[in-house]
Amino acid sequence: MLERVDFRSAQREAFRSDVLEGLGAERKTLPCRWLYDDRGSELFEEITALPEYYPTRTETAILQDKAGAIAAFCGPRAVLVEYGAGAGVKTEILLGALENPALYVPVDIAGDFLAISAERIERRFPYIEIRPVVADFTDDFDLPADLPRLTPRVAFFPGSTVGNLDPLDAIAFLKRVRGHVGETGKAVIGVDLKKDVSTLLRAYDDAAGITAAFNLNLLERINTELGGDFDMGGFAHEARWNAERSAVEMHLVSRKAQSVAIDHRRFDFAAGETIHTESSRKYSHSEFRGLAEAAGWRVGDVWTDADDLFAVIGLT
Ligand code: AVJ
Repeated sequence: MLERVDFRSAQREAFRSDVLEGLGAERKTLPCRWLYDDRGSELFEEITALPEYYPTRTETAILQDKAGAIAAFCGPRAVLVEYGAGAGVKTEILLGALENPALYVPVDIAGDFLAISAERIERRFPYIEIRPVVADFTDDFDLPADLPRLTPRVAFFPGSTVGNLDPLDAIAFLKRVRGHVGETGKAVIGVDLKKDVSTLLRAYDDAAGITAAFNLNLLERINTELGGDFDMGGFAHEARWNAERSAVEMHLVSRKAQSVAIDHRRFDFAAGETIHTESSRKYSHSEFRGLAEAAGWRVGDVWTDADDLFAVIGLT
């Protein structure tokens, strides 16, 4: 219990320093990890069901349709290590397809969330041993030393979350994963592919306004958790295509010149000035292959949908 209180207050302080630093910068920015408080996670769940947001349903269908091939790629008696334990349905599809999985190791920064999802997996797959690991997978960390060694380890990173990392961070992450699973290990990674810009922008600016609410929730969070005084009507959600970085960016655009107080500090906004809140990189097949190879992996297998919207990539 004390641990949990410590974790909460440490998170709060990390949020505060990220906000003060990000809004104090020349180009205002906030790390996208803070989008996911309880409300944000709920809104993200709603996003995944939107008609415009193709990634979740497409990736889920690929995992379902290609489950046999993906399981064969992973091999029998796999130790499945999942980075970010929030994938629910996708995890269940893969675990259900694997031949005699030895162990499931979900890694997540949120201990509560980890416990809940581990319980759900345990109910559905009572014969699979589960070893949750509380860690921030964007940081350097080790897996427990006593995991079984004689079976292949398979890293699972669905959701195109790899697209939220800058290329250099993505390479560092993929190298770390290589270290975790070893030379004989494998990885199964969900990657959102390049496509026409209008499809991409619609996916991040839906007609029902759920993505807008998801983005604006970050300002609500600053108001309630850090005592900010953001005027919620003073900012608008915007999705932008950054061609140079091949990324969809979410921004919060100031509708007017205004100033906002947070924690006795003042932040001035010009009309039209934005806070950049998320980048979601889109890769071509060859760009992602280059990234994987730079991290010491080879592309072993690629599974896609008929329209080549999304790829589930098997690395060896
Ligand atoms: C869960 C981070 C992969 O980038 O597509 C959805 C988050 N942001 N709509 C993505 C998100 C806006 C999503 N990821």
